[in-house]
Amino acid sequence: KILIIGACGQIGSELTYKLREIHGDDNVIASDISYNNLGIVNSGIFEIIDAMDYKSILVCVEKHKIDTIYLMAAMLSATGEKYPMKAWDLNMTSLFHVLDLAKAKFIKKVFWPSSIAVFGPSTPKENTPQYTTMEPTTVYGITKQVGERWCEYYNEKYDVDVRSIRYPGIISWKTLPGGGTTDYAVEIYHKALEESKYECFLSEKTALPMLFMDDAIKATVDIMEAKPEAIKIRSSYNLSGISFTPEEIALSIQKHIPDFKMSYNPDFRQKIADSWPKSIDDTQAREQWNWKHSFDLEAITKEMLTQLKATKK
Ligand code: VAH
Repeated sequence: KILIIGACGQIGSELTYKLREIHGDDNVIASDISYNNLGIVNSGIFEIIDAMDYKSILVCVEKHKIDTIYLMAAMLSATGEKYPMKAWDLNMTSLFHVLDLAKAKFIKKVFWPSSIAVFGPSTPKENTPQYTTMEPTTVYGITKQVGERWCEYYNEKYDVDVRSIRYPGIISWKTLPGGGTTDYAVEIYHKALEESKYECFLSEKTALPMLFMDDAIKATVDIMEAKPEAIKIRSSYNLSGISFTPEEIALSIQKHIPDFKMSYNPDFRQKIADSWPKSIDDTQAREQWNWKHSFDLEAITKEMLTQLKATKK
């Protein structure tokens, strides 16, 4: 059975729905530190787990006979800069707990998300390669870089079957993101429908690698279902679909909402975004476990506006 830690979050919630669809409701246990997503809490087996409390994870693993854990709980880039040591503690302690459960053979398989935040200002910005200089300047990025090193170490030394993806910014409509730098690309659709305007906290030319949630979920399921011998990289895989700037997403919205007005007021998150790549080379994921994305910006905008309109009626 599968346990999702952080199931109430932006990615965790959609992973829960998808994995329940694939494996059956009773085979996927959702958990989070509180009941802050009633859609998830009321849609199947839900447990309260503090990702920093080894015992609470182990109790749940034994109670439900869990063999696979998706660790989706973390403090993201923007919030992490407000609470650096909290971000370090949460992101690292939770990872060690899950890796140690696998090392002790309580579970068989682990998914752990990394991020393009592992890259920093000294990383090549266009088509950033899988192997390159990585000097992250956010605490979040540091936890992801170090976390990747530990995932590879536990695989090498203790044969732990941990798999990971360096997610780009992820765009979705079901659950709001929490505390990320790429969150503007989600907020903008809500504001476009509610107020026909949006004040963006990044400047108009800030290109960032992005991915629609359906593609991100597909990649996560695919990497976890791949044969172990296909997963040659045990740190984390580069992954992306598209890249765009706030200006480009505004233009794509104006095709549907002609009077949509975009304004720019960069805040502290501009410096974080400027430290990240503009586009990613994900050749290894494409070659080693057949990754490919489906949604381009036009398709994302169409889907986001359609789905949000339907939920806001
Ligand atoms: C963030 N959405 O903004 C996350 C993600 C690459 C961005 O790591 O922090």
